[in-house]
Amino acid sequence: MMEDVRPLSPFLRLWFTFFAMLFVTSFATTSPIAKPGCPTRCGKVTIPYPFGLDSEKSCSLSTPYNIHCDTSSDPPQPYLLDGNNTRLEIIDISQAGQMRIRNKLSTQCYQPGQVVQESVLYNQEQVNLTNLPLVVLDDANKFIGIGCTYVALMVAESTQIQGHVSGCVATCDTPPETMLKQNDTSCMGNGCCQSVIPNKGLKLVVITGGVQNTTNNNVSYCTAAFIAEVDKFNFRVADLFGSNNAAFVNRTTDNVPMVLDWYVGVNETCQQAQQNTSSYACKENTNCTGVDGGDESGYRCSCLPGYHGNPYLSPGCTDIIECKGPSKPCTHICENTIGSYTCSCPKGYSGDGRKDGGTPCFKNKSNFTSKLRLGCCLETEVPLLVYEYVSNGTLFEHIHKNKGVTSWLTWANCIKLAAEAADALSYLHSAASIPIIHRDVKSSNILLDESYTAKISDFGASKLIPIDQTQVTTLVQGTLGYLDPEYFQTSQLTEKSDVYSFGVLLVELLTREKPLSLERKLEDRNLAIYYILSFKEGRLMEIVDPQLVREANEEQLVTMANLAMKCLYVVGDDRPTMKEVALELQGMRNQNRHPWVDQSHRDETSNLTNQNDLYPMPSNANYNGIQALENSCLDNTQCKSI
Ligand SMILES: *[C@@H]1O[C@H](CO)[C@@H](O)[C@H](O)[C@H]1NC(C)=O
Ligand SMILES: *[C@@H]1O[C@H](CO)[C@@H](O)[C@H](O)[C@H]1NC(C)=O
Ligand SMILES: *[C@@H]1O[C@H](CO)[C@@H](O)[C@H](O)[C@H]1NC(C)=O
Ligand SMILES: *[C@@H]1O[C@H](CO)[C@@H](O)[C@H](O)[C@H]1NC(C)=O
Ligand SMILES: *[C@@H]1O[C@H](CO)[C@@H](O)[C@H](O)[C@H]1NC(C)=O
Ligand SMILES: *[C@@H]1O[C@H](CO)[C@@H](O)[C@H](O)[C@H]1NC(C)=O
Ligand SMILES: *[C@@H]1O[C@H](CO)[C@@H](O)[C@H](O)[C@H]1NC(C)=O
Ligand SMILES: *[C@@H]1O[C@H](CO)[C@@H](O)[C@H](O)[C@H]1NC(C)=O
Ligand SMILES: *[C@@H]1O[C@H](CO)[C@@H](O)[C@H](O)[C@H]1NC(C)=O
Ligand SMILES: *[C@@H]1O[C@H](CO)[C@@H](O)[C@H](O)[C@H]1NC(C)=O
Ligand SMILES: CC(=O)N[C@H]1CO[C@H](CO)[C@@H](O)[C@@H]1O
Ligand SMILES: CC(=O)N[C@H]1CO[C@H](CO)[C@@H](O)[C@@H]1O
Repeated sequence: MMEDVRPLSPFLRLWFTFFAMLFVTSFATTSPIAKPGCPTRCGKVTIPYPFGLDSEKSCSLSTPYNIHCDTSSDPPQPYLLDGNNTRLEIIDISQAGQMRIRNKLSTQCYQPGQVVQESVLYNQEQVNLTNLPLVVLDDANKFIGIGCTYVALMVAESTQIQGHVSGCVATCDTPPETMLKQNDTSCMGNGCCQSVIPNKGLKLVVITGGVQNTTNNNVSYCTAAFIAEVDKFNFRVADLFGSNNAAFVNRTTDNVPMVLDWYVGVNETCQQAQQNTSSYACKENTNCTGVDGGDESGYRCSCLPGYHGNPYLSPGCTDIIECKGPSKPCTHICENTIGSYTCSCPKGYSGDGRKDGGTPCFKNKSNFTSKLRLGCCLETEVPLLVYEYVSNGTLFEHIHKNKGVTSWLTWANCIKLAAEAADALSYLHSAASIPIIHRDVKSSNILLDESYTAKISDFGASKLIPIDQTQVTTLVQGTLGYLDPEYFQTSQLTEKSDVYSFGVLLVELLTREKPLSLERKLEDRNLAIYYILSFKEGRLMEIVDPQLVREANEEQLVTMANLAMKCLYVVGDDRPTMKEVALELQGMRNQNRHPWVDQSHRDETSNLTNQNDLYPMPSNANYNGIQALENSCLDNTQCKSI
């Protein structure tokens, strides 16, 4: 086998600058979460450094950041041990500095007729964050009480606030039946009450509550007190009179977390911490912010705007390549800068091209731009694409150099090259957000690299087609012999003009004749016309190159000949799209690879097994010249250009 069949998208063989950039995008944005070599998660929970799972390998910043992983539960459950050695089960940890933990409810149920002693506080629950780099976040939480004539209490103890008590009162103004009917879910005092967390940076909270009065209820009812993330708890009256308190408790602990703040640098401000570079936790490109821990202060690190990554891990935050990100901040040209990016519009367009409230690119009212005449035509509004130095010359040379000699341009190689070129053109037409018409498709613009892979070159004549226009009137340009007659007559440029030229290229491959030859008789000088006439008169086999007649099976030859005919239809609308052409050629190519196709004629000089997918840019290339349309990338570390 000359070629191995690989399950690669044909696009991987494309060689356009901006495609290479799109390709790079998919793996450009990963940033580390944990220390290298350390586990990143326990069960469903991601553990970002400075926290770490495996204490023995010093995966965390220091002991208080060690997280235990209970692998006996399914899924494994991460937890911290609080000051009283009780578990704080972790729901998630954000790199921004919050940690959600599973709630702790103080709850008690009363049976009908039960005598309740006033002033008895039932079921104390506490969260003791002493010795942990955590505080209860005040504005992200609320304190909630549920009950009838119930006082929910939160005792916040600390050195600064000695036994500060806060809480709320929930009453039941109407009998249970009425309350159930009214179904008041508001938590405004009727069966449910709430209050704010009174202090910043609490390290120790005790949650409890008591019933003040024995109402003569003949139903059982329950009370509860807990600290809940704002807007997460939905009160249901049925919770009050529920005979199924366990279900309520489970629902609440499963869905309503408590939010804590975490920080580094115990009792250190940013300024103090920065004095000691070896212990300062914020790495490169970060911002330090103080955390008001009440009892204990600390600081946190965050990436500077335009940077991402884990600010606590060396080397620090890295520049966000916004242009390559999924959000695509620009409509047309995007250039990454350190810490930011800039958007711009192609020449001949105005606007700033920003998506976030900027002015989209719009075509200048005047759409007359100066045209330089260099021997060939070059328009100023043309996108400049950079392609690599390609070693093996042009397809034109290979077709016409040693005419009549058996060459490496076998039938299989002709199909391969045609398919590759068609793929590339099809991509140019359709895959970029703005269709691009090459305008000068010809064999001398198809370059071959050292593995004889086709690359389309010379975008000098290319034309951007604005999305709102499918046809553009332009100065007719192109190469005689390949020029679409419809375009020539009407000056209306469409993608189908490239299809016509590609048709001529196919004929060139089939016949090894030049598109325009003075050696042929007058009426046959234009190859396309010569071919169409021969085809119609059933003389196809007379004009196809003898080597190909020997190598190809007739069916494939006819398929190719028909495809060329379709591309050469006078009316552009009748021609297939470049995508259809590419698909047909790809189909032939795949067929040709199957072992049941006779390959005995394949030329041994072709060595097509080693195809790289992306080639590096030559190191002396001028990056400032790159202007890709969609994802311009000036990041020379990642950018693989062609
Ligand atoms: C909180 O935890 C600390 C450290 O273990 C302990 O010394 C302290 O007594 C605890 N406080 C309460 C009220 O349980
Ligand atoms: C927590 O531990 C302290 C002493 O370490 C003890 O006095 C207190 O009762 C404990 N609290 C709970 C709820 O276990
Ligand atoms: C009470 O109201 C809530 C929200 O309006 C609703 O989802 C729930 O089904 C109602 N419950 C009853 C028992 O009507
Ligand atoms: C206690 O309950 C009784 C009977 O429902 C009621 O009359 C009384 O006003 C209540 N006392 C307080 C302080 O709420
Ligand atoms: C419970 O109280 C309701 C009215 O509040 C009454 O209709 C019902 O008969 C009482 N049930 C018992 C068993 O006392
Ligand atoms: C509540 O959760 C516990 C622990 O997961 C479980 O054993 C119990 O069956 C649950 N109860 C209800 C009523 O869902
Ligand atoms: C700086 O921090 C390191 C590591 O925590 C510590 O060993 C060292 O003593 C500190 N230096 C000063 C001057 O505090
Ligand atoms: C750092 O963060 C603080 C607080 O969010 C902010 O005021 C400050 O501008 C930030 N500094 C930089 C350089 O971004
Ligand atoms: C932090 O500072 C406060 C106030 O100065 C002090 O009460 C507390 O013990 C300190 N904490 C630690 C861990 O040093
Ligand atoms: C094809 O290329 C491979 C790898 O470069 C080489 O080992 C092999 O000899 C070549 N085959 C021919 C026929 O040139
Ligand atoms: C005729 C006309 O208005 N031409 C202008 C088109 O835009 C370029 C640059 O945007 C100007 O330099 C021309 O004068
Ligand atoms: C015909 C031709 O130029 N062939 C060259 C293709 O590239 C390889 C590798 O660079 C050369 O060895 C061939 O001579």
